[in-house]
Amino acid sequence: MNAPVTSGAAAPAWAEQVVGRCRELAAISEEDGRLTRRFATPAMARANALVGGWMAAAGMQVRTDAAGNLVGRLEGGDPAAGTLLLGSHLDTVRDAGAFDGPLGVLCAVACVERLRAEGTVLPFAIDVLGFSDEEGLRYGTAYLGSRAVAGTFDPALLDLVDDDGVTLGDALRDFGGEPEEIAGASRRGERLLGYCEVHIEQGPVLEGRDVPVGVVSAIAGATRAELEFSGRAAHAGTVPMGARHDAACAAAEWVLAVEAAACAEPGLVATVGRLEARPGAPNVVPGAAVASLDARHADDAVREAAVTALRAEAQRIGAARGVEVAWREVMSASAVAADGALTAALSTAVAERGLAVVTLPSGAGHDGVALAQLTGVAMLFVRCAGGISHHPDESVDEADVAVALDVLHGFVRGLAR
Ligand code: HGY
Ligand code: MN
Ligand code: MN
Repeated sequence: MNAPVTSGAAAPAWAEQVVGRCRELAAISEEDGRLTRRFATPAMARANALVGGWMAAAGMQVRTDAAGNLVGRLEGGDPAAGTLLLGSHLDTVRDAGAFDGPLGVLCAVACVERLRAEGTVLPFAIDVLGFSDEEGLRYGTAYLGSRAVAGTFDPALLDLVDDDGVTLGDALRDFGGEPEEIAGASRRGERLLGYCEVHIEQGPVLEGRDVPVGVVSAIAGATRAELEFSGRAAHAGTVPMGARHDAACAAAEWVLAVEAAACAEPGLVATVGRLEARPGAPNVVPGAAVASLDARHADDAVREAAVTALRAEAQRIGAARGVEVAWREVMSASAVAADGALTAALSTAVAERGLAVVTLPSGAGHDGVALAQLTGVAMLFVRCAGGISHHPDESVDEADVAVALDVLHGFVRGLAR
């Protein structure tokens, strides 16, 4: 498994190594039988150790920063030339696929390995980042690691509590991070050439255009919120329907209103991914219900207007049913345009390989949303089968990964010209 690639090997050998490593990494999970790897968990520590070993074997200096991000560094020939940031995230959603996040980290590691194997010494340094939390599964709010690197981490987040009552600060401390020193993870003020991330597309466009890679033009903005519906628990057998304050029915009516609003607004997507009736007994009218909201659009004004309307609709539904509704905004991230110069350099690297340059927006969020506050951001999408993602069936073709590796290699060398 993962025999070291010989120097001078072409991209296919590197691609085989990257895909094999993604699958090896996918075996590191908090749960039996499926891949779930949340921020600052023992599974994340094991993942960092495995990837950190591959970084060290590639000749990089390896460390973990105060926010739990894994950082592999390859020094450049000229200390004044600054640093190029590459990478992606190592955390996952629940029951995840093997490539969302790790593909970008391991493509970046392979890029460094290939540069060293061919004897290329770049003027600038390369830092490969394995971000500690992009998905936000454990604490609800995304981009914890990349926000720390961007210098925009809000210390108030350290008081967030997970489903087991563990605060973010305690989880990070137990993980070996330094919550009190998290500001030290910031790269603000350094000379940075930018951030480039390779990521599966997680959508159908590249397959539809029959191209292996695409260049990202922008990343959609997103709002995440959590709603608590508070009605009145009651006996399921004795309380007449007209006398109930059923929190689950109020939540269910709102979920359908979310769907209707998104279907009515072009480009808007809105999802209630988490829905829970409490106390959760079959013979008890739910006195409480919890629902999440994830709303996205390329245009921030459209997204914000939709979220405002959905918040008002929840209150209207609640009032009509005698159910109180508490709304907590968990995260709001503005849409981000990719950096023009970096994206042009990435497009040139695609074109130089005789490939059509397809540019597309990203409906999915990425760490680049946070890093755009720090430096220019560019992304290369890789075709993934059926656009399937956030699902164990997520997959990529080695041939497409080989193309992505060649493009990344050309992009990085092109920055040194
Ligand atoms: O939710 C997203 O778009 C990303 O996968 N975190
Ligand atoms: Mn991702
Ligand atoms: Mn994801």
